[in-house]
Amino acid sequence: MDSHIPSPPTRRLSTGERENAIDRTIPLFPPAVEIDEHNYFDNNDPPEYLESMISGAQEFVKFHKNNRVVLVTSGGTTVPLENQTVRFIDNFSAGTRGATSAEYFLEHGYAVIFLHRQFSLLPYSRHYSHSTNCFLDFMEEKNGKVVVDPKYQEEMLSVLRQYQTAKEKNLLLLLPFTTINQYLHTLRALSVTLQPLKSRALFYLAAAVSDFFVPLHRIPEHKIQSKAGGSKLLMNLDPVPKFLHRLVEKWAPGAMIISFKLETDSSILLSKSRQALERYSHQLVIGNLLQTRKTEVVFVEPDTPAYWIRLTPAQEAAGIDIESLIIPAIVKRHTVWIKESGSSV
Ligand code: 9Z3
Repeated sequence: MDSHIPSPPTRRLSTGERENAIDRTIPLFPPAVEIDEHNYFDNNDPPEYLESMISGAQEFVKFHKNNRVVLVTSGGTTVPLENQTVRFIDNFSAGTRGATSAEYFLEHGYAVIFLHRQFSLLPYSRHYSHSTNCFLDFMEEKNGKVVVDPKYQEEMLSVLRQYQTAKEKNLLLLLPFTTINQYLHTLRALSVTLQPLKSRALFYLAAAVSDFFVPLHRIPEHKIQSKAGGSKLLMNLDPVPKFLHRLVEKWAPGAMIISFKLETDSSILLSKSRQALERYSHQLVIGNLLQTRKTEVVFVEPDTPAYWIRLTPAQEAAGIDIESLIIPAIVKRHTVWIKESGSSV
C-alpha cells in the first residue's frame, strides 16, 4: 500500500450531516404494547423454518428441565431492502460478546441456547475463525501431514475439550437468524418455550438489534433498479417496536432478563441505561460504549448505584476476556433471583 495515501478514519463511513443524524439524546421510543405486538407479528410473516427450530428448542428445554438455561442472543440483525434480497442494512457486531459469554455460561454449568446471526462468531470456534485468527495460522505441515503447531497445542486442546464436553452433554443449542424479522419471531417463540423453567431461565440479550426496518407490505419483491443518469435512493424505514417490555411481562414472566445498551457518547451511557431499565422493568441493563466495550461495562440495576466492571491494564495485556468477569457477577445475581422466586438450583 502507498504509505502517502492517508488511511481512512476508522468506523466513520460517511461524514454525514448533523441535522440528518439520529439524535441519541432524545428519549427512547415508547415500549410496544399488545396492539403493537399484533400489528407486527400479524403483518410480518414468521420464517418458514420456525416451527421445526422451536420443536428442537422444546426438546432441549425438556432435557434441561431441572437446570439453569440461558438464552444468549448474539451478532447484528440485517434489514433487507428487497424481498429477493440483494441489498440490506447491517451493523458492526461480529458476535464477540455473545460467543465469549456463552463459553463462560457453559463453564458455570448453564445450558446455553445461542441465538446468533448466521456466520457470526460461535462459542469455541471463535478462537480460530476470525480473519485475524485464521485457523490455517495454527497449523503446520509435518511429514506430509497437517498438524497443530506445537506452540498452540495446549490452548487448542483445552478449547477442543470444552467444545466436545458441551456437545456430548447436549449443553449448547445453536440457532441462527439473519434478518431482524427472523430474530424477533424466534425470540418470541423461544421465550414461550423457556416458560416452564420459570426463574431458572436467563435472558442475555447481547445481539445488536436494528432500530429501523422496512415492513413486509412496503418491501419491493425484486432488486431495486437504478435509473440511467442516476437517481437518489430514498429510504423510508419504520421504527422496530421495542418488545422488551412484552418479553418481561408476557413472553417470559418469571425469567431473569438482562439487556445491553450500546452508546458511542460516554456522557449519555448511564442515563440511557437507567432509562431502559425503568422503561422495561427488567433486572439488569449492561451499558457499554462501542469504543471500550471489550475493556469496560457498567451494570445498571434497580435501587442500586451503577457498578463498573473494568479490566486492569495487566488483565488487558494478558488477553483476559471481560466476559470472564461479567458472567460470574451475573450468575451471583441469578442465584439470588432464583432463591427469591422460591425455586431451587
Ligand atoms: C451490545 O451492546 C453488545 O455488547 C455489543 C457487542 C453489540 C456492543 P460485539 O458483537 O459487540 O462483541 O462486537 N449489544 C446490545 C446492543 C443493542 O442493540 N442494544 C439496544 C440499544 O442499545 C437495546 S436492546 O438500544
